[in-house]
Amino acid sequence: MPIICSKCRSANAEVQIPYAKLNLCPCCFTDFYKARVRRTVEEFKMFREDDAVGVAVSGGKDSAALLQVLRLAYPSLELKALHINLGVPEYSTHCQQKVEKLANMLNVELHVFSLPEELGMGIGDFEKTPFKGKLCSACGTIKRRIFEKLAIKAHVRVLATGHNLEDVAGVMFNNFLYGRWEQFVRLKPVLPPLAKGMASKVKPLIKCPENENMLYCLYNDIPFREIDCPYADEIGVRKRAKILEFLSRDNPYFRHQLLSRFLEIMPIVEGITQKPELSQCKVCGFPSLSEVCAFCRRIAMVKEAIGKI
Ligand code: Q46
Ligand code: ZN
Repeated sequence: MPIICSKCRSANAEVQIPYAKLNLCPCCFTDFYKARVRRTVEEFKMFREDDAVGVAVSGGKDSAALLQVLRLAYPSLELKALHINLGVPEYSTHCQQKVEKLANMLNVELHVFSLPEELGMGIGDFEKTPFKGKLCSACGTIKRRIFEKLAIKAHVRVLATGHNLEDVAGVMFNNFLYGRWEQFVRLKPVLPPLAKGMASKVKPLIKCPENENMLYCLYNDIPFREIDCPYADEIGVRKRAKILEFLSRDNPYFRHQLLSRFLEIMPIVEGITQKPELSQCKVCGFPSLSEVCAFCRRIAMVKEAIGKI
């Protein structure tokens, strides 16, 4: 016997939402997903209906779903897609093609920064530096700064990223365990601009589980990448996912509860965490913890390794 959708009571249900005790048909699931993103944006006052918002799109399902749902939920937003070509053979071309297709489909302006074209390097070149074997860590720093630059270039006030529920709850959990409070605070749903002229950062998918982002893409014909980055740090990702999976086994609401509790204690943690003193990087001029920022130091490291300095 097919299960009937709990919302419309007419179509067959295809998606089970255990933590909300709902069985939904594809159409009602799309409405449910869109409504949750709207609620999240409003709850944390992420942006106004007519704001200029840039979405950091990697080609993956999370950011692809985010760009599409924002277009749908906020038709008067000045929406831009921001993409970084990391210069990973095959993978980066594939990702850029998916992003171009999506931006075209949604009629959204696309800004691309190409690492090979603009910096004469690819993320893989970190293999020749002390970051060998931990490319994702270097890649994270590089992407963060380039997205900040792209947001300035695209004249957006807000930079939205596709961090999903598992990403945020998982990393918060880790930082909580190890008492890394500064990093814990950086996972807030809204981060104010680091300096005048820079964008604030928001995470509208913070309450969306990964599998729902995937289903949203599939039901709405949203193009996203079909291959994985060859440098993905699988061990770390899997370990974190496993702990959360284990703890969610008997309580499907666990990840949402964990996130809610973390957000409740966030103001207290913020209060006891010293705000880092930022100065200006003497190379790029961006806010930095040291004389030369982490981004510029890493780029210099690669250029030295590949003989471009
Ligand atoms: S692109 Fe960069 Fe990811 Fe590749 S090197 Fe790691 S962080 S896995 S999303
Ligand atoms: Zn710098």
